[in-house]
This record gives sequence, structure tokens and C-alpha cells, in this order.
Amino acid sequence: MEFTKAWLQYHSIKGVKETEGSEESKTEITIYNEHKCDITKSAVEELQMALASLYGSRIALAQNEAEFQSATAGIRLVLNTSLGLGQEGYHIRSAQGKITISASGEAGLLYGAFALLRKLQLDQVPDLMTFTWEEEKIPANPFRMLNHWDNMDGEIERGYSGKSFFFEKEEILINDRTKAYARMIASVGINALTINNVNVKGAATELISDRYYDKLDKLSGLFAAYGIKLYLSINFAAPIDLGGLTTADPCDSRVCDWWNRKAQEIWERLPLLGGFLVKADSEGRSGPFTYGRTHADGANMLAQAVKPYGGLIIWRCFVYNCQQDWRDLKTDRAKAGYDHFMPIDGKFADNVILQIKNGPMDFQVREPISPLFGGLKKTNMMLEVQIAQEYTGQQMHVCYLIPWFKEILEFNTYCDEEHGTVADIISGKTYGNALAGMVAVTNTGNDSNWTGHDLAAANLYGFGRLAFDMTLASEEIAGEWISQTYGNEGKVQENIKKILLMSWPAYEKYTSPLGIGWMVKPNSHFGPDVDGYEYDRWGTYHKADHKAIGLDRTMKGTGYTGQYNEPLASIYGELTRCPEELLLFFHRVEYDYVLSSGKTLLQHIYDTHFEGAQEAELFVRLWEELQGMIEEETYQRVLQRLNFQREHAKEWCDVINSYFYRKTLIPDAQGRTLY
Ligand code: GCV
Repeated sequence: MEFTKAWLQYHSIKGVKETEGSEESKTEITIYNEHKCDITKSAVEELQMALASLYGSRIALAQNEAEFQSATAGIRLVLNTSLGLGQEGYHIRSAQGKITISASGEAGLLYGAFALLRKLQLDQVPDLMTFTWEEEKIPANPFRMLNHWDNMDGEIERGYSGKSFFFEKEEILINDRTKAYARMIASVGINALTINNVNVKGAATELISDRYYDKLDKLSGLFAAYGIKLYLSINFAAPIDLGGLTTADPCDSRVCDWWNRKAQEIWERLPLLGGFLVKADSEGRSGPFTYGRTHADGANMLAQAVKPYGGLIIWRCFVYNCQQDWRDLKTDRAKAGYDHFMPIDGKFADNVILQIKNGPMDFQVREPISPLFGGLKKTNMMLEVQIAQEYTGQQMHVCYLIPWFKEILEFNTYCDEEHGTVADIISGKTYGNALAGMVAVTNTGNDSNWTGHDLAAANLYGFGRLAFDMTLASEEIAGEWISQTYGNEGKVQENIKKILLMSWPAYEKYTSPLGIGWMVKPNSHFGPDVDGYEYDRWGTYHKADHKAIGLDRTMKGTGYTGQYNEPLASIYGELTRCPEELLLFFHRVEYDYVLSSGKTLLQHIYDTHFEGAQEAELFVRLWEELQGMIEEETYQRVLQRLNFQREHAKEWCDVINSYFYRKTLIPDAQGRTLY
């Protein structure tokens, strides 16, 4: 299947003089790399291809320093272990036609090469001879990871861009797309990856068996050449499902022996493997609770098995009771993560990292930050976000999530006076731990444009860039992505940026109000269904009646607010101090309650929904202004999705508003139609 180059287009730079005539008469750029490892080879290959495309130049490879020095314009890769930039940092200096990329590790040289190419495109540098620039960067997060939820039959759980490009009919795929993907994600600094769903079932359990080792070895090598470590999601019950034991109890010596032997076998065959990702005791997956053990028991048993090979265990904290009785008014799903993991803070082995979803529920358009970030103090942590847009429009709606991720990262948890933000904690700054970082449930599939909605690629690009450099602004990231994908034309920049930056707030407005979440169709999680989850087992209730809506999560209610450090616990606990965008997450509020805008809660709901739907209409108009400036097929593909979004946003608006109108019988103050 054909696929696009996404943001690695390398459109020719404006203002570069086209040289008439033969290849020979073209200007020449020389690349010098004396390091023969795979990663620097990837860097050179990328530079060769990109520079030829950007400048229409001939590319020469210098054999030695003297050759490089005698060239007119050139780029040199220098490994210098005494630079103190870690394995992944880089330094770039450009003067008088010579550009030096230096790094202490090979991956740093690759990131330097991509940074240089980005800069040349963003600034539309017409001539290397006059290009003066210096930049030094060390990635902010040690781990910058993507999780694929790909199944071995080729389907993708919560995948909205076609089928898997890793698996088909229980076989592993390795083809042109695999390398194109490695280049793409390396270009934004991704350095770790899982390829299979965290719900490990059927053939996926056998990924850690002879059946798949050869292919996995090849795959891990391919990614390693781009500085990316391969990890595998594993089935906690593998000793039973694969090993034929009768138990997977982490404290049973037969189980420990099985994992020890398995780890030895795995690393003999897959020496480049990074480790395992584990979803345990969650949504039907087996885990230590099955045997009356803690999650520390489970994770540590695996950690000691993989330790001799430098392996890591990434353990998810998405653990809650998904068999709740909706009549049970005491249990609060939001509390589950903290309740399970706080008591075992400090009990995890040093090669375990806890992977924590940004919110206490599940990737809603707005949630408070998980209290685990401010709570855990003696455990390695990573932040998990989702760019697959499961609850944010499923890549049928444009919803640029980077502004949301920025808010999450900048949130002060008050766990530490100086370094209390989520960004501080997950980058390892607060507690000085090296195993830390960010992971995104990713949004790619085998659709020709990778992400179904062309504009959804901004989330993949943006996640990588943000994980690498958390100081980047959402707008800057959007601008970078637009330039490299569609070029630098002013109107194109302006309109797409507008659409992207308005999209998450708009989505929030026309879907569920004020942090309540979950008003989606069950299972598919797409489209409005206010009571879809209300009388179900998933613990996601809004409890709307004719007078009020929301769950009291204060200390008078479920006590969830008590999981936050002060002053957050008090702020969230008081109706008048609680941030309004989260009001209905923390409080049960009457419809006539007056918000800071002077509007009643109900009128706010009506207004925001109408407003959000209008904004979705505006996206179509903004896009239509770009016809002729964007390649026609892409233009039409995006237009189709934006038209769908406009209709769907209207549906959302009408369903939600009519629901509340019918509950309250209070009309809209502006007299708009409610049904
Ligand atoms: C992979 C949500 C999704 C599930 C997903 C789960 C998880 O519940 O709906 O499809 O399972 O999150 O994060 O493990």
C-alpha cells in the first residue's frame, strides 16, 4: 500500500537557484562522517536524501577531514564523548558554509541531523554559505515512547487509521513502511516503542516464543538504527497460557523460574529488546490480584527476571473495578489508581517504571491530573497520554491535543516546592531518577496518510517534539508541522494553525461539559449518548436529574479530593474555588448555580455547545480558503472530514442540549431551538 511522507516531505527551498544543465554543474554539499555505526549511517542517509531534495544539490561524501575542509559547503558529524550531552543531546554550529553536528552519543548525531534539516526548512535557508546558527539540546525526557495497540490479526484496538502495519494474519510485517515509520518517529525524537496491544491475547502471547524471534530481531535492529528501542507488551498469565503451568502467581517459585528462563531465552534471541510493558488486573487481564499479591510483587518478579539483560518493566497503573454496580454510591473509579499504588510507593524494583494515564479516568477531553503524580515519591514514573483520540473524535474530528498536554505538564502537583510540576516529575527532575518520561498511545495505521485524518499527524509530530523539548509552545509545534508538511505559505500557516489551536477547546465545548466526560456511545466511544454509560458497570456516572448534575468527590462525598496535596485538595473541594472547567468532575451542582461569567450552569452548557458547533463550521470555511494551495487529493480528504465534523458537532450540540432541556424544561435564554 502506498503511503505519504508525512512531515518528511523536504519540499525544495524557495529562492534556491535552479542550476540548469548537467548533474555535474549543480552545487555540491559534502557530508563527512567517520563513524560507521548504524545510527550515524541513518543520519547520513537522511541528510543525503533531504539536502538533495531541499537544494537540488549534488551530495558528496568526504573520505577524510581534509576532503571535508576543502569542500565549499558541508556537514560533518563528530562524536565526542567528553561533551557532556548524554547519549542523546547534540550541538550544532554553522559558519561559513561548514556545519558541525557534535554529540556524545550516536543518537545525538541523528537528532542533530533532524534538527538541522528542520531549521533549514523552517527558516527557508537558501544558501548554506551564509547560514550562521548555533544550537545545543538535550532531550527533556529520558523516555519518549509510543504504545501501539495493534493486534496480531491486523486490527488495532481504538485504531482509526486503517489496519496495523506491524501485524497481519498473525505474522509480523517488515517492509518499506516500517523503515519510513522509524524515520518519521525518530525525526521527532521518539526513542522507545511497543508494537503490540497491552491487551495481550491469543497469538500475541506467543510473541515471546520461537515462532516470532527472528522477525522481532530484525525489527528491533531496524528501529535500533534510528535510536529506537523495541519493547513488547506481555501477558501476565504467560506462564499458564504459554508455559503450561497451572498458575501465574508471582510468588510461586515455578513461576519465577519460568520467567527467569524465558527472559534468558528472549535476550539470547533479541539482544536489542528494551523490556516489557504490562497491563495487569485491568479490564479482564490477569494480574497479581488474582493470587492475592500486590502489584509490586508482580512487577518485581518480572523485574528481577529481566535485570541481568538490562531489561525494564513498564507497569501500567490503569487498575480499577470494571464490574461496578451503578447503584453503588460509595465506590469511585477515580480513586482506584491512587488507592492501589500509593500504599506500595517505594516497594518497586529500580528497573520498574509505573506508567500513569494523565487523568484518573480514561483519556476524556478534560480530567483532573492523576493524583498519583503528586503522591508517589519513591517510584519511577512515566506519563501516559493518548493521541489516538479514542474519546476526542477518533481522527474523524480534528482535535489538536498538544495544548492539553502542555496544561498537563505545567500542572503544579505541590509535591515539591521547587520542582512540583508534572513535567518535573516525569522528566526525573524532582526525584533525580533516570527512568522517567512520556508515552503516547499512538494514532497510526496503514492508511495512506498514516493517521486517517491528515491533520491528526500534528498530534504524532507534536507529541514527539514536546516529549523532547517540553518548553516548546503548542503554536510553535503546530507551525513547524505545517511548514514541513504543507510549506510555508502565509495563508496555509495561518488557517491551519487557527484550526488546530481552536480544535481541542471546540471539541470540549460541543461534547461533555465542565469535566463530566463519558457522554459517548458505549463501546465505540464515538458520538453523543448522554446516558450511554449511566446504568452500566464502568464506574463513569454523571447522575443528572431535573435539578443537578455531577458527583460529589469532595471529602463530604467520595473523598477523592483528599488524594491531592494541599492546596489542591482544598481548592478542588470548595465549589467556589474549584476551576470551572472541572466543576462537574468534583461537585454535584444545581443547574441554576451561577458561574463566574454570570451565567447559570445550564445556560453555560447551552451556550458552549452552540459555540463549539459554530467553531466546527468555521473550520470548514478556513479550510476552503486553502483550495489550490494544498495538493487537491489531500485538500478533498481533509474537507470531507471537516464537513463530517461540522455535522457531528451539531449532532453533539443538539443531543446534549436537548437532554438538559428535557430534564429541566428551562429554555435557552437566547431562544435557540432545543428539541
Ligand atoms: C487497550 C480504555 C480503552 C481500552 C484500552 C484501555 C487501556 O478502556 O477503551 O480499549 O485497552 O483503555 O488503556 O488499557
